[in-house]
Amino acid sequence: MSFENIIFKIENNIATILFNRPKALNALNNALFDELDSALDMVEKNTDIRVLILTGTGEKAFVAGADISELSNMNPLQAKFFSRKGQKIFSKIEALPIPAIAAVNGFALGGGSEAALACDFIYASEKAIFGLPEITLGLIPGFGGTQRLARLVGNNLAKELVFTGKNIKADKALEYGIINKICAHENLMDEVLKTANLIAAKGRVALRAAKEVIQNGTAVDLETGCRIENDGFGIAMVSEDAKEGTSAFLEKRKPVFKGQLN
Ligand code: CO8
Repeated sequence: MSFENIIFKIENNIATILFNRPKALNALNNALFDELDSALDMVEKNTDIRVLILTGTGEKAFVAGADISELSNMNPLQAKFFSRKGQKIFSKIEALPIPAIAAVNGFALGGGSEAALACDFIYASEKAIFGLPEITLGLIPGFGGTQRLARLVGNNLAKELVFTGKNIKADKALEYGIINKICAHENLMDEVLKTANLIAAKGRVALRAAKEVIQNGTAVDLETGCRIENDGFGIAMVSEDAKEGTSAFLEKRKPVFKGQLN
């Protein structure tokens, strides 16, 4: 399948999706969402892919939000469906069986911040700007941003950012715990790839279990979370990757993980 609004590539077991509408600062419209949805299905089905990276083309933006010109022509019902479409697609990123990293290379506003928040973690360029400015348009975030931000930084800080709609620079995003790392702009992809390669060398079954356990376990009380961890541990333990990992340690060699689901 050929894409116009995103670029999709796979190299060394790492898939990269680039938002690719640079003239509109990679704003999210229906056509882009349809392509992103298809690309995510391809990522999910391809068991050779160990990590997904999301980033933007051009020098200025990761994603500057939902496409305001398309949005302004929608009737309320179309806008509600568009919001649900974005929510479902971002939930698909969150539910991928592999880690997803956002490489935020510039503006990540509105839907852009919401896309990054749906990833497992975020590395950002020193030029990155985050924000949920929807309130300034008379709107509220509609792609899961109110929910994911509040869960990440707490209700009060999320409310301040959503109520004011103010933009924050990468250093504030780091201070608030929204991003894991600030990188020199020109080194962003190298830094992200370094971490992606470290992850890609690990066992697929264990990665999936770790991701699911952290996501599902932190949504419930600690005791239930520990039980979820216990189930995830059991699944990892019966995998071929676990046999390979433990044997490789004892044989003093590097493991070669195949990610077989048995
Ligand atoms: N949608 C459409 N076009 C955009 C968007 C956008 N979100 N952002 C930028 N563009 C376009 C501009 O219109 C401009 O196009 P043109 O050259 O044809 O005039 C081009 O990109 C370059 O932008 P600027 O000239 O404005 O570039 P600047 O460097 O001066 O400013 C900014 C960059 C600060 C990022 C500025 O463009 C801006 O404020 N953009 C809008 C940011 C915003 O408000 N984002 C939130 C959008 S709403 C949203 O995301 C809601 C999500 C939930 C929706 C739920 C569905 C109903």
